[in-house]
Amino acid sequence: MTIIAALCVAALPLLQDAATPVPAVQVETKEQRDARMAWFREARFGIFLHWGLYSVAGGQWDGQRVNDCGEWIQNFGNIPTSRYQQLLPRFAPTKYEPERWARLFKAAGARYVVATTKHHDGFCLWDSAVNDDWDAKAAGAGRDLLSPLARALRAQGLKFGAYYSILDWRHPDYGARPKFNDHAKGEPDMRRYVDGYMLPQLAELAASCKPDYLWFDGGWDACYTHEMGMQVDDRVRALIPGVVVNNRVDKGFTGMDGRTAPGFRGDCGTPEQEIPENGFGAGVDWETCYSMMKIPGKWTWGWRSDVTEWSTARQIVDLLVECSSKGGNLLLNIGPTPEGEIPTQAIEPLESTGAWLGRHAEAIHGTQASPFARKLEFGHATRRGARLYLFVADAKPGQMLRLPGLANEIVAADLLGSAAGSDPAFGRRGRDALVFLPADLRPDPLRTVVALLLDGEPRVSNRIAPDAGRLVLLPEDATLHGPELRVERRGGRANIGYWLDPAAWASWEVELPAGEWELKAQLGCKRGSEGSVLEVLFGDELLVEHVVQASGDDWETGATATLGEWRAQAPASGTLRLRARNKRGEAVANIWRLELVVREPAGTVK
Ligand code: FHN
Repeated sequence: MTIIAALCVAALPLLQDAATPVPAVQVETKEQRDARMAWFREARFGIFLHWGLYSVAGGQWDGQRVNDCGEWIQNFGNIPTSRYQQLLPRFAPTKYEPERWARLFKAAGARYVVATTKHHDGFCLWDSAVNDDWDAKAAGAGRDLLSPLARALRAQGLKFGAYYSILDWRHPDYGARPKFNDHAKGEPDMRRYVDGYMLPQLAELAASCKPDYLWFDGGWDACYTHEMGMQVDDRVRALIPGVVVNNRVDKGFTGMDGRTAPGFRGDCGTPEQEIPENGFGAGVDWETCYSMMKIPGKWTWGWRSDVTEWSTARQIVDLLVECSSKGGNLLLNIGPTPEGEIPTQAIEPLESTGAWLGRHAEAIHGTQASPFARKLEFGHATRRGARLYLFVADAKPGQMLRLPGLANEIVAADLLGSAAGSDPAFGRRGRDALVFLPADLRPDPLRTVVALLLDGEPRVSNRIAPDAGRLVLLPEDATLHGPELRVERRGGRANIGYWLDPAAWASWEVELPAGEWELKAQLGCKRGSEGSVLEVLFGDELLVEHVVQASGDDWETGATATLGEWRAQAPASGTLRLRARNKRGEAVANIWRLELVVREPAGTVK
C-alpha cells in the first residue's frame, strides 16, 4: 500500500508557503494505485537525460581529463564554485530542438522521458524564481529549457519525468556543504533549504511542466531525514495528483540494488546499472536506470567528450527484454551535448531499438513478468493473458526451447516481427512443454520472438525436480521472504545474503522422490557471528537443524557443510524452507547453495 496526499490541489496557490503544514495523508486502495501506476507499468521503456553545466565541461577541466561520471566533474575535479561558475555563460545550447528530441525518443519506442531539472551542482534548467543566478535564464541559454521539452514530449504522446537532486553542492543552506563550495556563506540550515528552496522549486516545476513522474536522487546525506522525505513526498503528491514518485524521495533507498526498506516512501524501486536477479516480486514496481555511454572502466550519465563505448541496439534490446521479463522498466540514459544535440552515436542504436520494438511491441509494452521462476535455457519470457512470448538469444534453425513445468496446452505458435520461417512446432516431454524453431528459420539479429497462444493464463509448476539423484537449490531459484534478505552477486557467484533479520526465510518449490536423503550446503559466516541455528523444513516437518560455524574472517568465504539426513517414505512435492531459529552475530549466514543427494532410493532392502 502507498500513501498519497488527500488534499485537493486545485485550491492550492501555485507557490505554496513552505511553512504550510504537511497535508493529511490517506491510504490508497489497490485499485487507486493500479490506476495511478498504469502508464508506468504499460511503458516498460523510458529515456533518461542528464544535461546541465557539466555537459559544457565534457569531463575536462583546465585541459586535464577528470576521470569518472561527467556530471560529477565539480566534485572529482575539486573545482571551487567560483571557478565552476565560468561554465554559466557557455551553456548556450544553440542546436537545442526539443521537438526533434521528442520525435527521436518516440521513434526509439520509449513511452516516457526523465530529464534532469537540477543535478548535484544545483544548476536549474528552468527559470527558477528562488534562484536567479544559477538557472537556465541566467546561463547562456537565457530561457527555460524544460517546459518546451515537456510540451514536445506530450505532443508525441510521451510522459514527462523530472529528475531533482536533493543534494546541492552550491546552495548555502544545504546541510552537507562540500569544501569546494566557496560561494556559500554563513551556517547551512537544512530546514530552511527544504522549506524555503526545495519545496518552492518543486511547486515551480509543478506549475510550469507538471511532471508525470518525480525522480528524486541524492538524498543520502544525513542532513536529509526521513521526516523531510515524507514531507517532500506529501507535498509533491498534493501539488500533482496522480504523480508517480520514485523511492529516492525518502531514506528507504537501500543502494544501487534500488530496493525500498519497509516503512519508507516511494512508488518504485530504482536499481542503478544493474537488473535485480529475480525482479522485485509480484506487485512491486521498479525501473533500472542504465547509461548507454561508457568511458574505460566506468559509465557516465552526463556528456563527456571522451566516451569510448556506446550501447548497441542489441545490448539495449537485451536489457529491455530482461527488465520486462522480470516485471520492470528500463530507463536508458543519454547525455546530450552542450549545444543541445543528442549525440550522433546514440541515434542509430535508438532507431534500431525502436524498429525492433515496433515489430515486437505486443511482447514488451503492457506485459507481465515471466511465469517461470527460474532462468530459461534459451533466454527470457513475458506474458499477457493467454499469450506467452519467448525471446530467444541467437536463435538457431531447429532449436528446441524447453518450457519447464508449463502445464497448459499450446494452441498456436508464431514467429513475431521480422524473424521469418514456417510456424514453430510444439509438443511435450513429461512435465515440460517443448517448442521447436523451424528448420527454415531466418532469425532476427537482435532477438527472435515466438508468440505462443495457450489454452488459458499460463499455469507453471516451478517445482525443482532432482536430476540424476541430486536436487540443487540455488539462490536465484529461491523465493525470499523478509525485508532485507536478498540475492547478492560477487565475482559471478550468487548467494543469499543480508540475513540480518532472523525472521526472514527462503523457500524452494521442489519434488522429492522417496528415499534416504542427505542435505549439504555451501554457506559462509564471518568469524564472531557463528552459532545461529538453521532449520530446514519440508512443509511443516522439520527435516534437519544445523548450528552455523564460522567459515572465515569475512562474509565472502564459504565452506561446505553436511546439514543432516532423513528418509522420505513416499514421493512428495511441496515447499522446502530454510529458516533461522535465532541470530548470534551480525547476520545468520550467507548461502551459496543447498544440495540434496539421494543416498538410497526408496524400496532398497537393508
Ligand atoms: O550521483 C548520481 C549520478 O550522477 C546519476 O544521476 C545517477 C542516476 O541514477 N544517480 C546518482 C547516483 O545514484
